[in-house]
Amino acid sequence: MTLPGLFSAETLERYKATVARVRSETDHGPDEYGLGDRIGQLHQREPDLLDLASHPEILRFLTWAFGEDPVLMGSLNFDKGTQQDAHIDAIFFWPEPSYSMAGVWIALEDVSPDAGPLFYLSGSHQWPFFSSDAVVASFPELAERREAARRGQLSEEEKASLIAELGVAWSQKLNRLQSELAGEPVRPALKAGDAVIWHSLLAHGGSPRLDPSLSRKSVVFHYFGSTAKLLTMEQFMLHDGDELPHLPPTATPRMRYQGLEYMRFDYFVTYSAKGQVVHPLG
Ligand SMILES: O=C(O)CCC(=O)C(=O)O
Ligand SMILES: [Fe+2]
Repeated sequence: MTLPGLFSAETLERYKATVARVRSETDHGPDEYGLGDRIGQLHQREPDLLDLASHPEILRFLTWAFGEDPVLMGSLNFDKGTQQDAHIDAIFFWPEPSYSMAGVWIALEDVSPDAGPLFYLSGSHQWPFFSSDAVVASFPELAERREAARRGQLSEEEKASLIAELGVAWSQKLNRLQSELAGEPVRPALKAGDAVIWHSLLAHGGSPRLDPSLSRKSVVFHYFGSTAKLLTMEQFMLHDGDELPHLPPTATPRMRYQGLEYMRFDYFVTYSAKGQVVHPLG
């Protein structure tokens, strides 16, 4: 669903200036065109970035969709297109109930068709959904290691690589569904200040960047329903679908920015040539 023209040029300029200031102070992985890598959870250090996330029209829509107030869980700032394959965000931070999460993607500038626009697979939120037990049914070796992890028999390192492999297997399942069920990816033409909201289970991604010199400044905010549980990718991958509703959620303190509640995490994350860097907040 698209909410066009929510933000004025002035509001967007203020937002982009804050992100640019942080990028100038941090190794943000700039490429040969000076375009940086994504930055996660920057609003934790710069709460004024929630000026966009707390727009009343966004909150009103999410309140309707969740049947309760939304609470913001995370943000990702992009300088350029991500070129991500079609994926479903929920497996990375599982919401219980499964519908009670949404992504809100905001164009901070007009998006050129050559800059790797956002795409989604229409209707994919209503496709059959596989929890991890269904996915490993066709991967006996993974199923065995998953059982070992469930019994606490893997080291943290072994468990981490298993979770990553389960993520790949899960994506293969999604790719198969995509070839059976998906039509052409939909690429909404987006202008500066437009917002796109996707359902927790909608498959989406970033198109190829046909012109690598083009920026695609944008931000995505992820929200949960206020009483929804936040589970981790590890919980999603190691527990059967019928166990997920009964697991203990990640407990996070909550803060408020104007009309919006948000989960407090005391760090933000940059990505550079050296990999992911977690910056603790004082
Ligand atoms: O902006 C994109 O290209 C995709 C972003 C995305 O999938 C996400 O942040 O969840
Ligand atoms: Fe995503």
